[in-house]
Amino acid sequence: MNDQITIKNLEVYANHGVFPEEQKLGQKFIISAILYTDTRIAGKTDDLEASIDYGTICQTITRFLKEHTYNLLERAAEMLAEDLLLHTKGLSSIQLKIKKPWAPIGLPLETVSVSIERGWHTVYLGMGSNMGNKEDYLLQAVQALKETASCQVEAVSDFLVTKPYGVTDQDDFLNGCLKLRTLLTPRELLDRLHHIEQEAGRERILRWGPRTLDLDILFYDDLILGEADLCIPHVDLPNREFVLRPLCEIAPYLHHPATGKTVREMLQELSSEKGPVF
Ligand code: PH2
Ligand code: MG
Ligand code: MG
Repeated sequence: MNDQITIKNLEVYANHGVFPEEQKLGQKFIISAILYTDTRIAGKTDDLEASIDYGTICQTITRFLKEHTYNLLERAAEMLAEDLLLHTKGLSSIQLKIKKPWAPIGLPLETVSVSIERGWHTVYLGMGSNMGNKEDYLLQAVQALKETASCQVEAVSDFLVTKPYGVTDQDDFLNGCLKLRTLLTPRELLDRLHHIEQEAGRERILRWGPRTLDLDILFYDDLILGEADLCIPHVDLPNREFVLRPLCEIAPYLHHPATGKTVREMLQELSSEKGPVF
């Protein structure tokens, strides 16, 4: 969203810093923020409830910076941005700058500052299980993601029984897809997914072998990423009916960022021999 509400140079006296005297005596911090939100409805209705109250945001910033003590400006900015994104309805992302005009380094500078931009991302995950109580494992994954503060589960597909793809002499799978909003980076999300897989007793013995729980990042916004251990979008997505079918239920018109094809089109191409997709 491109609409912005901007706060410029809010002054807060607080106690962040690496030096003991900074934490003890405190000093002045100057905060500027650009809040990205959709102001259209507020613009049409003149209703504050439909927007973000910048007065409340200034209060929150002030209280947050006074209630905490961090060594680094980076940490103060990171934690403040996260707090605002988690607790402000309609805030999709934020640019935040914290300046220290009195940084006690013994040299004459005007200010030092840290600027960051943080926001919500839209992610689609694939889920699969072909050992034990498959449905319980998938539900356990959904629950674990719901309990992750920086993740919000927005939609879950039906689960469907699928024949094993790749290594075929193993039990049938139960597969599903899920839509998530997250503040995590792709790598942080991957770590979180690995942790949830491990909690479900996942053992990595054989590639493509039987597993209690497999969680894969399918899409992360429009990101295209090719790293040794993490490719986004999922590389084999267009060939996997067990992913495309549940995904088509929750996001039929989502575009693959590289090919431009929708999920529905990819599924149609895959099952063209088997007749049309409804
Ligand atoms: N996952 C694989 C390999 N093969 N086949 C089905 N039906 N479902 C899966 O989730 C699956 C698979 C590797 O992740
Ligand atoms: Mg997989
Ligand atoms: Mg996997």
